[in-house]
Amino acid sequence: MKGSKKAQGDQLTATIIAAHGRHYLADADGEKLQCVTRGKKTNVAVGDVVHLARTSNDQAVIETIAERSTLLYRSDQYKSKLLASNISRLFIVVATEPSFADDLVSRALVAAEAAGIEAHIILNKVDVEEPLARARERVGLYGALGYPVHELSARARPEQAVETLVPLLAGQSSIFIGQSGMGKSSLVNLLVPDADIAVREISEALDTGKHTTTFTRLYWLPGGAAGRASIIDSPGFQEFGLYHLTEGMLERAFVEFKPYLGGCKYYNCRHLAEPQCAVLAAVAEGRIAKMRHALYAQLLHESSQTLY
Ligand SMILES: Nc1nc2c(ncn2[C@@H]2O[C@H](COP(=O)(O)OP(=O)(O)OP(=O)(O)O)[C@@H](O)[C@H]2O)c(=O)[nH]1
Ligand SMILES: [Mg+2]
Ligand SMILES: [Zn+2]
Repeated sequence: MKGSKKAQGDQLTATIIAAHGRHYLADADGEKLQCVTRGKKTNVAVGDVVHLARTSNDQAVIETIAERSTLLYRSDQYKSKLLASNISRLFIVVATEPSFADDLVSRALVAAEAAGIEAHIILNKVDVEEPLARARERVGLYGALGYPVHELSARARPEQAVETLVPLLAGQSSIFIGQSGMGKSSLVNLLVPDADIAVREISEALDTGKHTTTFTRLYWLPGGAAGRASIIDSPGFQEFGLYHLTEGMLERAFVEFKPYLGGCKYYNCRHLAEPQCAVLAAVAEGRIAKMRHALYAQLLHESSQTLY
């Protein structure tokens, strides 16, 4: 029989630090264990605090998941996909190039609002001059909504990037999300000196051999007085379905609607085509961006399409 006998049956508390399909990596006070769930459950997310039953020296079964403070997820018509749990701060990483999609930025912001997670925007690659003015103008929309925007260059000004990010990450559980190629992993590599090695090890083991991130991974940040901080790197996405959000959640997830909610003629106004709608009036007067209201209408449509 392999594995030490005394290790078997051990009860452990750990944090899930990586997820790849139904395989998970957990960290119990620095000890790494490969984990699986019981049966076919896939309800575990990176960031989860779990109780494990050890099955061998470096393997365990996930028994229970501790109550989550937040849960970030995406969903399509058929199912939802957990992105990460227990996050307090979310950074949407966009770049001067490749160009980013406003639709995805707003969807990520809506997901953050719905989950009760503070959202920030990072405009990376500001060293690329030609598309910079336009990119700045575009992220300006989110700045005007009240979301902090941070301009960085992981490549040309790495020290300044670290200086900006360290205080923002201190004492927080954070995640970088965004489209592929925006520089999420480059930023993580600046913050976590051995991140690159860890990623390469896993990629080699899984034989992906690609630059692009294929799994979600949590890194502990060098400690501070404020407690244990972490940053999660995640794979780039091209879609961000929010089919799981209800109508009530949606109208509240658009922060600029807030001053107008309750001002509509009908108490159950959906802000789509109703007469004397305060939200539509604000759109017509240019106080709410048309693009954001159009996305709201699209998300309302999606939320009525769920099949689960
Ligand atoms: N010019 C410039 N290039 C950068 C900067 N930051 C990252 N890059 C480059 O952009 C490319 C993509 O960077 P990654 O960090 O892999 O991007 P990512 O967001 O992790 O991408 P996915 O893992 O596919 O989601 C790499 O070739 C980086 O070297 C920057 O500030 N300026
Ligand atoms: Mg990456
Ligand atoms: Zn209305």
